[in-house]
Amino acid sequence: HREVSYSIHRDTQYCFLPDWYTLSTRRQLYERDFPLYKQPVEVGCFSLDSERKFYNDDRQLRYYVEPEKSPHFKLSDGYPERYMRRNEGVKEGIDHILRWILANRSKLEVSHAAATGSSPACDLGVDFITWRGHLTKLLTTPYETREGWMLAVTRLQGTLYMSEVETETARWDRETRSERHKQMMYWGYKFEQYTCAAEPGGRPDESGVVNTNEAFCTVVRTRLAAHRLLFSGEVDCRDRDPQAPPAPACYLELKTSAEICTPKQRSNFHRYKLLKWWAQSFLPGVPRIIAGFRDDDGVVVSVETYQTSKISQLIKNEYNCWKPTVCMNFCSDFLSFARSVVREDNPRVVYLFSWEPHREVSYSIHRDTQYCFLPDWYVSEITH
Ligand code: 0WD
Ligand code: CA
Repeated sequence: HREVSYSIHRDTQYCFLPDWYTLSTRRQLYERDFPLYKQPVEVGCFSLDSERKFYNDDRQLRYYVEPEKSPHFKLSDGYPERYMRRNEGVKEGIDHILRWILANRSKLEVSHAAATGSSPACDLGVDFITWRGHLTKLLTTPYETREGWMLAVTRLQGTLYMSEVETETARWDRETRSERHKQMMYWGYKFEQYTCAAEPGGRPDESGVVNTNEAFCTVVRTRLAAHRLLFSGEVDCRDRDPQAPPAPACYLELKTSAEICTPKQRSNFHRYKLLKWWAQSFLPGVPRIIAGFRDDDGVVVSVETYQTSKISQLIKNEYNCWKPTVCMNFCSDFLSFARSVVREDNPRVVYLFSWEPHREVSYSIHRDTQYCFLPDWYVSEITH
């Protein structure tokens, strides 16, 4: 004879998620039907300049210039004298995405309201906001044996914001990188310079400076099972043909990799590298990956194109290989797990999810600590 009502209880005996409430990463648990993954739609983009300054436009978008089949690009050329490296000690969290959201808020709220018929006020119409790279790490977790991760999650106005926290191991690795490793990191960016032009009809300028502060990022909206996602990812370049399909279908991912000489190397390439390449490009709907295969001296000996949608076929002959469905189901279950854990809607509370290989995903709760990552300028603007 009554209606259903509710009351809110904080830190009381009603709390029912115990400390041991964790999420397993065992592959077999995720071998079910492929979950719904809606075609990602680009809702905007932004650019970061050589000083890491934000622009709400595509000024950093570059155009792919197809190289010869065996181009002999010298990837060490310009190293280190024409190299400006981003300061990785500066932790930007998801600030650039938040800047994009504030600049495009009316567009987002309106498109959501039109789709649902709901009132546009204060509702971005998404459940998760994060970097694409963080989702890539979730997708590959059931197969990862080396590197763990930490993800900070905060709930604000019903939306969960996720931002990575560098693990102690990752920081150690970053601060003790060998000279060889630093040079090899340059190779990937140099390959981009050899294959990209600043204008659709332009030529690559291999005499210029490689500056890793510069970035063009797409912002896409999609849905994984019940989770509405908004994420941003860095895009290397687009097809220079103006007739190419609209974004993200015109985008290309550029990669470099060691040339493959033995069956063992081919198998490792399929098992480990193609998993990461597939996960990263599948998420935002980037259809093609251009791979430059280089020798030990950093000379590109061949260039191959991989269709993202065909990668899972390519690896099927590998014994006990990775499966896209396991990646996507694990990600979907992690997002459900996060939604059930992250209950308190408060920008000063961080739920820190941690995972180490051969362990389960666990979490801890932090109030007013250095883990807080939603800046005041964002919280005050979005909540008023
Ligand atoms: O500070 C951090 N912990 C992170 C910062 C973690 C992840 C991303 N970022 C920033 C990057 O600086 C970049 O601006 O986010 C942006 C890219 O986001 P994303 O697309 O979600 O990241 P991801 O998919 O991991 O990487 C895409 C590309 C990389 O290409 P390759 O082919 O190597 O996967 O973004 C670049 C890189 O070119 N990138 C970075 N560039 C400079 N510093 C970094 C980085 N830390 N991480 C990725
Ligand atoms: Ca790349």
